[in-house]
Amino acid sequence: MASQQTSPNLHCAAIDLGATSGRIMLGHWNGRRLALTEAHRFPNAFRSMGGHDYWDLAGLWEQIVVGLRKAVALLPPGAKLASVGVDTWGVDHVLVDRRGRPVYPTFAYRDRRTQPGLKRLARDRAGLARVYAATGIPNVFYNTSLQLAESVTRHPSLRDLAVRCLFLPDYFNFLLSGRMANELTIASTSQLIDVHARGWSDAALAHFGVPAKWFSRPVLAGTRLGSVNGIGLDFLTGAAVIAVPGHDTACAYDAMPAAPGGTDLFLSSGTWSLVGFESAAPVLGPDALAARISNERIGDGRYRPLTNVIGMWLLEGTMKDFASRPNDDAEWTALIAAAEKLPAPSALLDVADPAFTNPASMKAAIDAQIKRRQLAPPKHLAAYTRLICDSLGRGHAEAKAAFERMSGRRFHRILMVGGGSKNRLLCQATADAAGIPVISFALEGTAVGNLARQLIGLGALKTIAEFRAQLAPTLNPIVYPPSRA
Ligand code: LFR
Repeated sequence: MASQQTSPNLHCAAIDLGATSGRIMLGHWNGRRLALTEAHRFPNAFRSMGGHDYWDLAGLWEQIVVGLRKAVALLPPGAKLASVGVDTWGVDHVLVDRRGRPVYPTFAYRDRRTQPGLKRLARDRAGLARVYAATGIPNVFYNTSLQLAESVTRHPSLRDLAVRCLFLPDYFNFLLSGRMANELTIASTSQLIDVHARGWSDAALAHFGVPAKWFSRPVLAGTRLGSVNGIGLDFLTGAAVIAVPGHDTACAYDAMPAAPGGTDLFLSSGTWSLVGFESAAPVLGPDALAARISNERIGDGRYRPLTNVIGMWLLEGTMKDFASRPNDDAEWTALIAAAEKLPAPSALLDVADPAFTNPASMKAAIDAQIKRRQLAPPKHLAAYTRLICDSLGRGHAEAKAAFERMSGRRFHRILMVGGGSKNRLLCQATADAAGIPVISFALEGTAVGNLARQLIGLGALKTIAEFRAQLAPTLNPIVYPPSRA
């Protein structure tokens, strides 16, 4: 009987959108092993208009459909796509009417419209402590809470005009399936979810003046939302739409082949560096708030206390000012090799500098910080690369120290996935600063986690632990021991 459910050959498509690139990955599960094929990859960026930054939703949807067509074309003869799942970066959302039509532009999270609200909440110590106790999410410029507060204050009529607030994965799930649902992991990035429950926090909604009617009780990852029935998607008939962890970081964490016992620290390294661990309980209190620990959720409802370090955004931004920036893998390898040969920088960057959030020129923002400290800026791209990787390494190590202090745990290894896990210099700098080995999986963690949750939703696997146990032996990790251990 079970064999009917657990067909040994399943093909699923992961729609995995990042702030700087998106991809559609085709996964093939043969009952033991997950094989990935990249069907489509495209650059992504927010668009600026009239001094504000927006996402090009229609452009993203167009790329999703192109990617799904390519994924179907890659299927073996006679095979069908069993399911699709969507994950994206956190916090951003679409306000829609009853029929799902957007009624407000989708701002990009780096837009500066939240700055006044950010500062107001930072000054209101009692209010911030209340919001943190209620949601477990610190005061960060991109939070959905600050964004929605700004939207409804500026345009009070939105309260009636908008009927639902769908986070980006929720919105694309709606375009695919026709069903409007809020998924828990992506909802937990909003600073509006009750940290002790699975629902919305009345205290946070009231604090930010956000209408509760815009949200529904979040579904857990693995929930089947329906079958693909969206306009122009006839080529996908029969495929299920499964709510995977809508938050890309939750997907990346699911893909970590962690040792049971909780002694591994996780680092998902891409545009952001997300350093954290898995926990049955949130990490709260004044120290956690001061260390900016964000208690986001795992697909099954548990917690991922993490800190957000600025990440490769620093390097991606700096490169824009250099014509010599790498264009392919060979040029990347050459740049990293050149940076490795340089002497260690005499001083590192303060990576928490708010000037790095969304500067007109990242190189100028770095130079300004260095000059303020009366030091000389780096002379060429390799020197910036070295400075950035070493500074991020220290940022990762500081996050580890804070987690150990607050959770009472000791971490023995740092598991690293994502684009940055292919960067030798960053891996080594992290191991050196943290004093423990970095295990790099050079894995598209977000897509792998997305696919794993689809397989669970389809009944082919029971738990993430079972998936990790199957995944671990198929990987060839690179170990970076700390050089001064
Ligand atoms: C990474 C990420 C981070 C989130 C940031 C903004 O892609 O999802 O987890 O803090 O983007 O949403």
